[in-house]
Amino acid sequence: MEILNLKVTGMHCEGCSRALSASVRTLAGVHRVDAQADTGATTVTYDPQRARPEAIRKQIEAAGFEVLPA
Ligand SMILES: [Cu+2]
Repeated sequence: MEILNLKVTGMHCEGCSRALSASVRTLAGVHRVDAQADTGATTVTYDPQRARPEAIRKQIEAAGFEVLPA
């Protein structure tokens, strides 16, 4: 399992962080998503054989949030 740490803007409340998590969890190979609405800190645990960081970033942006450059 690999861990991807991201900083995400656009989350305003628990509903936003839940929506982000639910969206990212639809990707094959994503095992766990922890998104903090207050800080934007988002941790994604994924199987590198099945999911790619670039796809995870794209999915977050498709859900209406912005991933800040590392
Ligand atoms: Cu919200």
